[in-house]
Formats: sequence, structure tokens, C-alpha cells
Amino acid sequence: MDSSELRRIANRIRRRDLQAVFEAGAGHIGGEMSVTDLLTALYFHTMSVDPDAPLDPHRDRLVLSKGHTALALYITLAEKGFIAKDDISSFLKHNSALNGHPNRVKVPGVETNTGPLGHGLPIGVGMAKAAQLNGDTWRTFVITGDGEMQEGSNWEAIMAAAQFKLDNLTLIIDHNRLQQGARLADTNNVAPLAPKLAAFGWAVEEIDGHDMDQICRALSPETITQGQPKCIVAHTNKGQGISFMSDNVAWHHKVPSEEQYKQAMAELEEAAQ
Ligand SMILES: Cc1ncc(C[n+]2csc(CCOP(=O)(O)OP(=O)(O)O)c2C)c(N)n1
Ligand SMILES: [Mg+2]
Repeated sequence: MDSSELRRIANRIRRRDLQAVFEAGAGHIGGEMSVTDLLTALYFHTMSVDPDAPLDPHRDRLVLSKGHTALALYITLAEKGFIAKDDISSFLKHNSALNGHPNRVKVPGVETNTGPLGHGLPIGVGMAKAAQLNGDTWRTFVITGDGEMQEGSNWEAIMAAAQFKLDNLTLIIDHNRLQQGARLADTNNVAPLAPKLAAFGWAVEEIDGHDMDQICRALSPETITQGQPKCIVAHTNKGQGISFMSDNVAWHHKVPSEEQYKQAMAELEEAAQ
């Protein structure tokens, strides 16, 4: 699939996400807009997954460690055919499988439950280690937020992955410079991330996390360094695609008013032309 088609899918996911947040009256829209291009590239370019066989033992695995942006994952899974597109309208409703954080028992295609930050990468290290022990070739991908990198458990997992030489593991950090209610720089500023990961023995690449060509190239198997886990520091914008949300701390989990909803949708529709 070429990058213009990937951009079309990402735009469709963003519009559906915006609508679902507006209708549900909740969601984490800023972080969903920042992670959408990464999820699109993973599911429609890189990963080997089959919606008709969600538990195929040979599938690639994605752990969305920043589980608060579950809605973006649900919509991507619906686009791919793991769940029905109509199901998205049940987001956050009573008895819906589509909760505020992803649940692997309820939603086909979700690999592990996430939400408490700092757990996805340790789990991903376990997955990658299991594949290595079995001599399997499937890959494990983990997406964390940059605020999430303040969690100490991630750094233990980073050390373990290097020690185990997990070159079947790729960590993508959604580096949008914001966390909940504050800028990263004003809390515990873990940036710059790339030299830290490199010092821990990882192969590191920095990319524009909204440039499909750069994302796809960084995810491709040819760019793996043998014997080293890979970290992609993806420079993104929280609220990407919607002018008044972009790089704005207020939009971590704010819900647009009707007027804001119309403006945001108009901007996304314009970008789709
Ligand atoms: C252990 C833990 N502490 C606090 C929270 C509450 N929380 C949810 S999202 C968030 C900010 C995350 O920021 P970041 O990782 O940068 O995500 P993004 O900017 O992509 O939304 C926080 C503190 C949580 N989910 N888990
Ligand atoms: Mg962030």
C-alpha cells in the first residue's frame, strides 16, 4: 500500500475518532491524534496480522502501552476487519467491549490489557523473549507515550531487552512533548530520549511521526540491527490534524463543544481532499 493510501486511512481514522469522542462525551483525543499515523503504518504496511485468525501463533504483536488512547486502536482494528465498524458507536457504553482502556479478552486483535502506564514495554519484552526462545520470526511492537517514559519500569525493560539482544522488538515512543495537564519539560523531562536509549544499548532512529514514508521505512525489517532492540523516537504533535488542539495541553482528554466539533471535522475533511 502506498503512502497516499495510508494517509487516506489515517485521515478516516482521525475523523471517526473525533466523532466517537464527541458522541461518547469522553476519550483522549490529543494522544489519539498523535498516535494515528503510527497505528495506520503498523496495521496497513508493516505487521503481519490476519483479522480472520486473530490468535495465529505466527502473527506480529502490537502492545499499545499508552492504553488511554484505546479508541484509536479500536478504530484501526475496525478498519482492518478485526471488529465491526458499527461497534465503534458503542464506545464507553454500558456492556460494550470497547472500554476506555483495551481488554484482550473482549476485543479481538488486542494483545494485552493496558492503561496503567509503564507496563506495556515489560510485557513486550516478555513476548519478544518468548519468540526468541522458540526460534520464531514474528515481531513485537510496543507504543509508549513520552510522559509514560517517566515510569521506571520502562527503563528496567530497556536494560533487559538489550541484555537479551531482542532484535525482534521495536519500541515506538510517541514523542508529542506533552503528558496529562503539563508539558514533559515542566515535569520530569526525560528528553532527549534518543541518546538515553542508545546508551542503554538500543539501535535508535528519530523520525517525523506524521510522515508515512519515514514511519514505514523505520518499521521495515531491513532497518533492524542484528542483536539490538530498536527504538523509534517518533516526533509527533498531540492533537495532530486539528489546529486548535495541536500541541495544546488542554486537549489531553477534553471533549469538543458542538462548534469545536464542526470546525475540527471541517479541518480533517479539508485535509482529506
Ligand atoms: C501508572 C499511571 N499513572 C498515571 C496515569 C494517568 N494518566 C493517563 S494518561 C497520562 C499522561 C500520559 O502522557 P503520555 O505518555 O505522554 O501520553 P500521550 O501524550 O500520548 O497522551 C497519565 C498521567 C496512568 N494511566 N497510569
Ligand atoms: Mg505525550
